[in-house]
Amino acid sequence: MLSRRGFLGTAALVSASAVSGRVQAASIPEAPIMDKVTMQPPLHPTSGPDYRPVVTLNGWSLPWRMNGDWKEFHLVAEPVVREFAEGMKAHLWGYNGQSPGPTIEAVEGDKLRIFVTNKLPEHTTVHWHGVLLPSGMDGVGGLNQPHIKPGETFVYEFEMKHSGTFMYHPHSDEMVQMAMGMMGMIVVHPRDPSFRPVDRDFVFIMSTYLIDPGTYLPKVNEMTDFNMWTWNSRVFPGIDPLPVRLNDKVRVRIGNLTMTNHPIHLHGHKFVVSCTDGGWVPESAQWPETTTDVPVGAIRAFDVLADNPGDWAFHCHKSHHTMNAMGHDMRNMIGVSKKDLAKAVGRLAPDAMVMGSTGMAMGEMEMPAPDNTLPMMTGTGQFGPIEMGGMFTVMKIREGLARDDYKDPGPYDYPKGTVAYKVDAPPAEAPRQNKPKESAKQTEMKAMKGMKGMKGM
Ligand SMILES: [Cu+2]
Repeated sequence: MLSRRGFLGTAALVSASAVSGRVQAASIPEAPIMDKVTMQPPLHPTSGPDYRPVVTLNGWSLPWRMNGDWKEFHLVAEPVVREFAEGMKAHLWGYNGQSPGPTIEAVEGDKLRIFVTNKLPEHTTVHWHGVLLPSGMDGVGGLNQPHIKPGETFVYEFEMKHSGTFMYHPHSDEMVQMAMGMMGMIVVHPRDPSFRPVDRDFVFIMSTYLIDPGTYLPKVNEMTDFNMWTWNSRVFPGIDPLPVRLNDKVRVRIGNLTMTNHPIHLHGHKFVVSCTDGGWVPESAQWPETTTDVPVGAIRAFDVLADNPGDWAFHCHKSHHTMNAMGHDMRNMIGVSKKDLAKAVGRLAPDAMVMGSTGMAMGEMEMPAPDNTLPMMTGTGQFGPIEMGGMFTVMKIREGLARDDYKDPGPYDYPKGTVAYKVDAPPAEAPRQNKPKESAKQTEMKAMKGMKGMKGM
């Protein structure tokens, strides 16, 4: 009987990988690189069973090649520069030119061979979150395999036993590497194309960073107090909109590798959670929602019938997560007389600006900021400033979009008489059932008295 080594040595005409499931260095596929931060067109399959490919917000799907009956991908872990939105770039770690890495798409039953080359300054591994595979392919450094040293290439080989939505990320100096942006999504399409088909299928992963204004590197030891709440390492208004044709069945698959949960909310529709990283949710176990909480280290995919045309906000419902960099120590100044306070502050800091006495909406106000940071809230709609940042974008539902048209269709053309409007009303205070015990002026005076007790006043 031939040993495998002897067999490979003699069977020169047969592809080694097709025979044994093992590969040699010469046969490593090219590693494609992405230099754009906008959503790339869907990658339609050129071999194997047909499926409707996904699109990744501000991202792309990794091309592969067939080698015998193996689908071969090549991930390169490397330092990257990622633009969060115009005006801010971050120095992160990612895969194939971007953070997060490209989406890996496959079909249930596919045999995957994924090459991972490490171009980082320290060792790494890749763990395939949610994929049912042999223990030695699970990617926990030290437990399932040796860590991949800088300059080395490892190969992972496994069959995609079930369809669904999964993620990949390092299990090697994990805190640092995930805080630096190393992650990506995996979508495995059902082999049966009639299983819960949709017309549009969007994917993104959530990550968070603490990057001090004017600097470029995330602080990797931060546990809670982040200032960049991102979808695919982008913040509003840098996040792609979701263009959808009216009456499309739409799936949105969301991964969470941040340090907290995110209640994701879509306006104007109801949806059902159809898939988690554990697999498909049976229809009998689904219920209608407009917000779904995506826990840490988990995936939620929801299915929605886009039957309501318009521009629909789509965002995390934690209001701090729809903000960009801001000072968390700011006091609530609502109701405080700006004039008196400015006088007091002016004595101490002549250049200081007193703000926030009527709220903090600052849509049209441009504040001086250091290079390489973003305003706390920004983005403009057809009626004015949107006053959002972070985890916010818009689902744009329009009649008659072409099937694979994912271009931003621009602002919604509201039918006449369908927009909330101002009425002429007398400025006098409307009669109230219960008259307040004190006037607004009295409340303000009390607040001022409180201020005088504050340190340094
Ligand atoms: Cu959130």
